[in-house]
Amino acid sequence: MRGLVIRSTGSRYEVQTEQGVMSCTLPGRFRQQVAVATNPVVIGDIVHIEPGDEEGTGRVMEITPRRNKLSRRAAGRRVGVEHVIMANIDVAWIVQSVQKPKFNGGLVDRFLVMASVYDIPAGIVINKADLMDEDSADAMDFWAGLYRHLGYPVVFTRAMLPDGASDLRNALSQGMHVLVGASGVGKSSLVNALIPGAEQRTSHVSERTRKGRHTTTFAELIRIPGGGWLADTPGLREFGLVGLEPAELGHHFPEIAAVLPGCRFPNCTHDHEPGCRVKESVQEILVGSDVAEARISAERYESYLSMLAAIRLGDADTGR
Ligand SMILES: Nc1nc2c(ncn2[C@@H]2O[C@H](COP(=O)(O)OP(=O)(O)OP(=O)(O)O)[C@@H](O)[C@H]2O)c(=O)[nH]1
Ligand SMILES: [Mg+2]
Ligand SMILES: [Zn+2]
Repeated sequence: MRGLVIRSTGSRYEVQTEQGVMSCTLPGRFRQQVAVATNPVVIGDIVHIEPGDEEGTGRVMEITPRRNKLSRRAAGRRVGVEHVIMANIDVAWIVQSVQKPKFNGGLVDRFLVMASVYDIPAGIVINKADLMDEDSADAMDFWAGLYRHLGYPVVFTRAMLPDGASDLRNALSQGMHVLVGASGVGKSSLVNALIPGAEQRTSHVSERTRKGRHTTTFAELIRIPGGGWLADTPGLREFGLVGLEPAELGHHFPEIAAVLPGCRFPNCTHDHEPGCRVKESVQEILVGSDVAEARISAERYESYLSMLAAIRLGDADTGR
């Protein structure tokens, strides 16, 4: 029987099948992969299961190859070990808030690069739109225009207001989605606003440190009424850009990727090299100016440089 893993507690997996949700175990042979990943089966995985002895139970027999996966390095000492959060993602929504915490374009850019590295389509949610004042309204117009121009969907939400998440709901009408972003931006509040009765079910989405060695994340996929699937995640502060070479970074910024073939050196890192087409294309976009005329915004180029510096330092945890 085929099913979708919708919840993982570390030892058991809940699998949505045509015959309902089955509580499944994982045979020991899958555990051997633990050296490379802390968790062999994650939400979003499509698995084949065999019915167990008791009704409503089963055993995972096979994991279908993943289209993509969202992961970060496991916390703690097991440096280099991957912690996979979710597989087969249609859109990872990077949630930011207008205020509390203040919108952080640099963080958005880091998440966008991460999504690109992992081959995950990304969108941007700007939550707490109810906290917008005149100044922040101009700033939000600017950011929304910038990211839309780059091809990313941008939606505004007010998680605490009736119907304040309807634009996001429309964007989630099919497929598998995940909310990522810093702590406190309102990811769980959005899940509650989108999915009636989700409150209790999302409350156990938490990070727990086991014996101080590594952090385990229990996540679940929740069905959106009449639509797709959505996962909440705890606030992410770090994620792996392990193995990304300095000269590769530009390929994950669409507007840099578009002009870099014009650089004199094929391995140009676009910061110090002569004949750099990227540097020539950087121009400041002032709030209120026509974004469509801009080539590469100063803000995005700054994000690029700060990530480049982190990669050069060998510091893969660029999410700070
Ligand atoms: N004014 C306002 N407050 C909001 C909105 N959405 C969430 N909040 C508040 O922001 C705080 C954080 O919300 P959460 O939903 O817990 O944030 P989170 O992103 O899930 O945080 P972590 O689970 O720590 O990653 C809560 O006090 C919410 O009430 C909003 O749209 N407007
Ligand atoms: Mg939360
Ligand atoms: Zn260059």
